Amino acid sequence: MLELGRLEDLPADYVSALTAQNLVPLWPSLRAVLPPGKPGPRTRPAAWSYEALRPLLMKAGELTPIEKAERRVLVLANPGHGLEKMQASSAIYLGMQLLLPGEIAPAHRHTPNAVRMIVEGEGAYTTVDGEKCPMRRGDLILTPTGLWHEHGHDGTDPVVWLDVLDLPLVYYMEASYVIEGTPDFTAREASERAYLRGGVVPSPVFTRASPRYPMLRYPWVEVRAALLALSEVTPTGEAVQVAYVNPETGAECQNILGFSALMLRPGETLTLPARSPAAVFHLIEGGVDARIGETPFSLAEADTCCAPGYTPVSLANRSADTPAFVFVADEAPLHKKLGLHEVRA
Ligand code: GTQ
Repeated sequence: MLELGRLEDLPADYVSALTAQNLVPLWPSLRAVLPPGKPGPRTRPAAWSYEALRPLLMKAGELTPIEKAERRVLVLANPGHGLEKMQASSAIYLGMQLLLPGEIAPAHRHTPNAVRMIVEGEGAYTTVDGEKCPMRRGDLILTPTGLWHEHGHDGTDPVVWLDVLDLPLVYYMEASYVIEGTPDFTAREASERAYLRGGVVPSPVFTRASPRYPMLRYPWVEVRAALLALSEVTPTGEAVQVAYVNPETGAECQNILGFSALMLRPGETLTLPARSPAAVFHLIEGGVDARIGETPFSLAEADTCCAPGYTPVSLANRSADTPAFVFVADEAPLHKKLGLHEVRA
């Protein structure tokens, strides 16, 4: 590869003349923006222990009333991006949110898409576009772009969930904003009941409130049962994995990030090839040894880790007699839409 000229090789008065006209020479920076062979990601392999973060989140519950927080969240920030950037990868934001009994996180709607993966507690709910979605451990609840949502809690113990948003991308695009106020939706029926079984969807007589996002809550009991059934017909060595899709179209359930759940059979190790999108793994049940590139992480229940793109990942179930269940969020829909998606053997 050619050795390119450096900025220091240019006369200072020439560089000043360029700067005065808002001009920049490309060649000193060409290798930085087009590195050979593969990107140089800022995203680092990183993991967040639930055991370590939980007491800090509960402390936030004591220190900051919900009225002073609106959303009481500790952000899982990837140090490779700088903590202040509040991003797990270039497109993924992760936060652990705490809602205490009786609290309400008031209604708003925003351009970034969000999902919640419920981590602990009973009795909270999210109302999305008029549909009251109960929050139970392992449930996935969508809050697609532009839809009103608020969180409430009628139970007796703290409720915690993992927020996954495409905020860093939408913010980078200078398209991130929120609207607060009183929601103007009409109530929606519980979508999970209309789409409870694979292979059948409501016939045209049934009027979907929003054809773009027909299903908002994916109950864990259903997803777990689907994984257990799938594990019985999946050959050893192949991933037991289901994708959260729009049941009307079969496409990914949201536009930018993709979501799936996978099951590791007792003693199973799954090796995922290097793919261009970054990914996040959150342990719903069990204990897993993860290897992200060269970096090993030992994950316990409710732990979360992040893998940069173009990096192989292996996940090993530590238990010889119980399955482990992992929630996966990745940037694959975005990469596919942009024509950038790659899988490397
Ligand atoms: O619950 O609506 O973690 O608006 C960040 C922004 C959660 C939410 C976050 C949000 C929310």
